[in-house]
Amino acid sequence: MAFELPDLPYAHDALADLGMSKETLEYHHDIHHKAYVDNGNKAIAGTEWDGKTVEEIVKGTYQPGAVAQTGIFNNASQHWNHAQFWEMMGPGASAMPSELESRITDAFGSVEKFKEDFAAKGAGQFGSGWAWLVVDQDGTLKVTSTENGVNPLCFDQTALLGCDVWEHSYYIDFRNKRPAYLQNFLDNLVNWENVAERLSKA
Ligand code: MN3
Repeated sequence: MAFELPDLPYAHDALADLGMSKETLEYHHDIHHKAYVDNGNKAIAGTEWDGKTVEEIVKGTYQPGAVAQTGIFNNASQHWNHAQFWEMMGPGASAMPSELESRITDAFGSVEKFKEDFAAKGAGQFGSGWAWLVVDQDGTLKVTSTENGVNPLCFDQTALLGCDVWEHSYYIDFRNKRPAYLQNFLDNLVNWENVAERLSKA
């Protein structure tokens, strides 16, 4: 099946009061994400990956330790990453469900400490990449960061929360202030019910 650009689960201006502008979502979803979809479809056409799911393609084309990944991997992983990212945010800040809160508190000491660790991972990722909250293979919650399009699927982890730290994700609204973008993401943009739903399926 060919990749398809999913609609945003909210209007382009729905997050504007929360620190992610209509302009950012127009560029980020309509142009950047669409380019990963279109370029991924071109790269995959006529290859053994034609007809596979995006998850199968990401896991099957990831090259551990490689300095550069292939075009198929880069576009497939970025398509998957962005599809998750849109769902992980939402208007009208949701409260953190209690099961999720207790798992986070167990793993990090407190919700505030988790946010500190997550923001530090994202700020410390050199160049383009992502910050993640994952369920690792041993069942523990961890914060990680990955470069470029690499994501938790590559390490058999379940992604609970991901934040895009490519400049295109924050430069319109926060200019070069990646830490401020990360803090705002955690405080105002995360749809914690979506995160809790991912945890319940992990
Ligand atoms: Mn992006």
